[in-house]
Parts: sequence; structure tokens; C-alpha cells
Amino acid sequence: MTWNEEAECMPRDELEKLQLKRLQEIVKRAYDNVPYYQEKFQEANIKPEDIKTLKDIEKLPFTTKTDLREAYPFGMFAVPNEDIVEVHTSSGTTGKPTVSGYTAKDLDIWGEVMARSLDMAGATKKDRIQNCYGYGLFTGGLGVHYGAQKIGSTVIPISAGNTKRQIEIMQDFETSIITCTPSYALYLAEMIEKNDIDTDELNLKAGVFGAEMWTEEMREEIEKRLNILAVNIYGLTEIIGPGVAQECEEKKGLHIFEDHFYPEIIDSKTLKTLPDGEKGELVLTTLTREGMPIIRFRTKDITALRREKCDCGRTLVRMDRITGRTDDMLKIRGVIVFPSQIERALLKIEGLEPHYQIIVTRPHHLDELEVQVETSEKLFSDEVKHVEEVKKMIENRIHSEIGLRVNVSLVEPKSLPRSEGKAVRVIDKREI
Ligand code: DLL
Repeated sequence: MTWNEEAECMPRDELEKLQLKRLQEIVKRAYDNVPYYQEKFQEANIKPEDIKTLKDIEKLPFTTKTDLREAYPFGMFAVPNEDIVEVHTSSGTTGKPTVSGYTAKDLDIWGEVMARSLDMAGATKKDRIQNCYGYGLFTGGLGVHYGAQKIGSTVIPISAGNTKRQIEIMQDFETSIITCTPSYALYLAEMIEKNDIDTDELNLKAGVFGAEMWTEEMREEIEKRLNILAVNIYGLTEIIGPGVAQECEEKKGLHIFEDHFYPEIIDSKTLKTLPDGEKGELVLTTLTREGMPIIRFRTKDITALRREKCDCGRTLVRMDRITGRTDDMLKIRGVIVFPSQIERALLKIEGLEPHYQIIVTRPHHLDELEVQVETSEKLFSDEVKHVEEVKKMIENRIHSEIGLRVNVSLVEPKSLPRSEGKAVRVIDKREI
């Protein structure tokens, strides 16, 4: 089964012709309408007309998350504001997130690539899709929603959280497909077992899991415990949201929807393009987006591309599951957190010396974040006299910086390890 056979099984030479045409158009559109690109291209001494082959993309400058943040909120838009019909932002951070703007046509494309993704998990008009990705500024909820509606499945827009209700709805509505983060899927499995619910009595057949890193072992665990097919979905706000790449039932990597997103792998140190099969940083260019064309976005996600034919019949290139990041970005319960944000929150607290360590664990399949902070006499004042109060105060400050509740532990002064080189700020004990 293929949602759009023409696009997904196109002969490579035809696909490359289409990509080149679209690349030339989008580069011109970006250059003509977004001052940021005009400046960047001029600095690199390149004009849209210089793009004559797909390989010429390598002459174009990269775009980074910092570039997008500097353009906050709407500086990257390539159309008048009245043509933007929806906006989303990257998950997490109450600081300045990156904004993604969509025209009506962009939403249609998003629905299309998400329909292809859900179709790869077997979704049809007859399915009921329980969408446990968060609705709101996060792209997970609405992305799945648009794809499900395009297929004509029944979407249950339950959003994230409230596990008891999720399970009740799953039973009562006879949900056949669930969409959520893989860690939440495992948590659901655990709760289903705890409540003595037999998975044979559920109608679940598949799950589309992504938004965070996970492993083959985790897939096996989810498939076994929920008795479903578990497939991997990849995407990011800057490019469109979920629906950039999706695993088919062969489960041998994620097909990138190359007619809309052009992938490259680079060595993140030399910035040189790497050949197929070699691991490096994924760089993506949107080929069709109107509202916010993105040229050579450095995702910081580590993967490799494979062009060998897939048994499913799709000709689209596959990427390996993401195995890491080139920066220190963490995803905690699906929310993006940079250690620097926690540091910023700590530095704003008078009397606190910024000796800290972040410990990430996954006790019951859900991420927990503990921040160990060294105490000092100066932290205590007339208003804050007790350890508990200091702890609460720091927790609140971090919450308002990153939008997530964390556990703060106060430790003895000078008890955290000092480093002569790069401080080890994060200890990730999650087994992913
Ligand atoms: O996480 C979009 C999404 C929603 C994808 C629902 C899949 C399902 P952001 O919040 O902008 O967008 O985070 C993007 O999450 O650069 C990766 O580091 C990570 N990520 C997303 N999908 C996967 C995956 C959404 N399948 C960032 N495997 C990306 C590993 C993933 N990491």
C-alpha cells in the first residue's frame, strides 16, 4: 500500500529532475523575498542562477537554529503576513523559540506527507487514530491530525497526558492506531499491564512513534508489550513538523519525502558533504514550502543515507534512525531542553554558584530531570530560610525558564566534580 505511488515510487532520474526544478524555484523565492537569504547569498557570492545541478546546492550557505532565532518571530517568512494561516514553534523553552509559518498550500503539503507517513503504518479510512501527541504550538498534534484527515481516518484528538483516560478511550473507541512518543508508548504499555488489560482485547494494530530518540530494542519492547507494529516517524518544526521521513513496514530506515525535502549528510567539523552510507549531520532543504523556505538547515541530528532499493517498492532514500546529536540538546518528555537554559536560570539566582549537574533518568519509561546544585550560605536569606524553600525556589526558576518541572537536589559545596576541560554538565542515564 502506498499513499502516493507516483511520488513515492518515482524513478530516481525523474525524481532528481523534479528536485532540481523545485530547488531552483525555492532558492530564487528565498533570495527574492527574505532579506536574510539575500544577505547570506551575497556574502557567499552566489546568485540563484548559479544553481544548475543538484550538486550546486553545496555552494549555498547553511542555515542554523541561531539564524532562525535571530529572525524571531517572523523574519524568515517569504510571503506577506496575510498569507500565513498557521504558526507553530519548536517545543520547549520559554525563551525565544523558532517559529514556523505555513500558508494554506504548506498545510496541504503537510497533510500530504503526514498521510503518506500514517499510510506506512497501515492507516486507512477505517482506522481510528488516537493522537496522543500534544496539540498546540508543538507540531506533533496538528501534523498527525492533518494527515489522518487527509486519509479520512477517524482522528481522536486526545492530545498528551492523562494516561487513565487514554486507556479508557482506547478501549471504548476501539482505537486501532496510536501516535505518541516512544517513551509514552512504553508507559502506556506498563499502565495497561498494571490494570490487567489483555492487549488481545484491544483493537490496536500499529503505532507511529517519534519526536525523540529511541532504539531497536525499544521498538521490540513496544511491539511485544502492546502487540502492534511500531514504526518510526521523524521531523522537526523548522522544516515542517512530523512527516519529513517515515519508516515503512520493512523497518529498515526512514524514507525521506524527497520530493518535498532535500537531504544531505555533512561532516559537522569540515562541513563537507559525505557520501551515502556515512554517518554525519543531516542537513535539510525544503523544496516546496511557500511560507518559510529553509535552505540547508543544519539539524544537528546524526544519521546516514541509504539509497539501496527498499522491498516496499518506494524509491525514496532512507535514513538510519537518529543515533545522536552534534550538540547538547536534550529532549525531555518530547520537549527540547538545552543545558544552557538551566544554567541561565541558575545564574539569575543571587548567591548561587553555578556548579551544577543535570541528571536525566527514565524510571518508569518517562523522563525525569534532576538538577544537582551546590548550596552556599548566600542562598539563604530572611525570606528563604530553609533548605526546602531554597529547593522550591530554584525549581520554580528553572520551570519558568524551560517550561518543565524538574527535581532540584541541593548538594554540599564543592561536592560536584570539577573539570579541567569541558565540564560534564549532563549525565544521561536513560538507556536509549
Ligand atoms: O519533534 C516533530 C515531531 C513530532 C516529530 C511528532 C515526530 C513526531 P521538534 O520539537 O522541533 O519537532 O524537535 C525536532 O526532535 O531535530 C530530533 O532531534 C528529534 N526527533 C524528532 N523525531 C525523531 C525521531 C518534532 N524519530 C527534533 N528519532 C529533531 C530521533 C527525533 N529524534
